Amino acid sequence: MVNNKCIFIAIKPHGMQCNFVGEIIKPFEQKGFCLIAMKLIQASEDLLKEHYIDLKDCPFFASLVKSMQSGPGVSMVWEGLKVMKTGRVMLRGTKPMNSRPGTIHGDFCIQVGRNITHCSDSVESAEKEMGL
Ligand code: IDP
Ligand code: MG
Repeated sequence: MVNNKCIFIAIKPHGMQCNFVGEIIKPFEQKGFCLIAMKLIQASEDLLKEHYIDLKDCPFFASLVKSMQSGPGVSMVWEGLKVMKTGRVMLRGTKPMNSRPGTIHGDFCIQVGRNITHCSDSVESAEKEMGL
């Protein structure tokens, strides 16, 4: 069901707390991508540990899981031609201090521990994350 025409994107709790939900959604709508699912979610510790299981040995894992529980976030699925590749370009770079102006992370955050979005990085991760 999931293919490279779909991407999972989450607005992290910090992005919601800063009132950036509209700013994050707007460029995707403008670009012509289609929002096919959207849910406000307060993620549990267990869900977050599963979501970030690939990072479980990183020194920042515990603080990442904790910060992701600081409030609700927005989970979304966007669909469109090459949205996986283009969506990642529009959002980010993991380290926002290095993100180009004009991207979401380039314009709205600085610290990696306080970046404001997550997006899947492969068809496989999109499938897993949509399931979670
Ligand atoms: P991604 O969000 O671009 O996929 P990942 O490497 O998968 O980047 O990291 C997931 C999340 O972990 C990042 O969005 C960020 O919140 C946090 N993170 C990554 N690297 C660091 C770090 O060096 N210090 C603190 N937090 C980090
Ligand atoms: Mg990642």
